[in-house]
Amino acid sequence: MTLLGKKILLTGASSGIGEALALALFDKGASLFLVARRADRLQALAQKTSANYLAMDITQPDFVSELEKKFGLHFDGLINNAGLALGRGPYSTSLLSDSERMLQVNVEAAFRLTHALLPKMLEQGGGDILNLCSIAGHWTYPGGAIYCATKHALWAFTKALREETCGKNLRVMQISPGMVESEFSEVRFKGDKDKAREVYQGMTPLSPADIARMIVFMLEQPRHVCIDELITMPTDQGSPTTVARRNT
Ligand code: 8X3
Repeated sequence: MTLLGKKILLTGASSGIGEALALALFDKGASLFLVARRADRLQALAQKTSANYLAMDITQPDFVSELEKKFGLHFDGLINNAGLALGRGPYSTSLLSDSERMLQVNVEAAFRLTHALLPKMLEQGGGDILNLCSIAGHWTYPGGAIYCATKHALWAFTKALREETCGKNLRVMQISPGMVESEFSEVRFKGDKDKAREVYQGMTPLSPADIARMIVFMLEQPRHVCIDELITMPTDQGSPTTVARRNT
């Protein structure tokens, strides 16, 4: 299926997987609508990709109404990419504000945006919804209680929607990556660059461009092919807690 001229809304577009995906989709001729909080980065990326953009936090209560005012709610594709992990310690000593933020971004905002766009897609006779899940939606690990819970929720949401919309020319898909080197770990460790670097030490992580390439592959399949889920990890990773590291 060609992505040429397809109207695609992408959240979390200003860095990492989102940024790489915007560039990859632009290369395929998609008509992009980018959303992220950081206006300067988003504007620069929008210029490079001839995209429309809305610099806004997707958890704001008026996000959907602002989106509607600016671009309407009719899109061929929705990519719920925005997501984050905050903290890697035991839940007993974690900050409730971290939990709330993860739940708001990874779960509530993605659900709400889907709720706004899905009826329009059905109205126009089809579309694609692709959610950025994680291997944390399949496994759990110590220090990941809330992050894993949010990704399990997104996994379940995606699977249920897939069943519910079957026969409506709607492809509901998800990709579940393991370790991807982006700002993910720096955000998780609240700006501690050393700790973030340690995560990928002695192993070769996936890159945002790897994930972007796989998403383009999923979207470009013929209309009758839906890749329900693609689980991917670096060759050096076997599970969230199994990582092969070379001595450096
Ligand atoms: C990121 C993968 O293993 O850090 O979603 O949870 S992991």
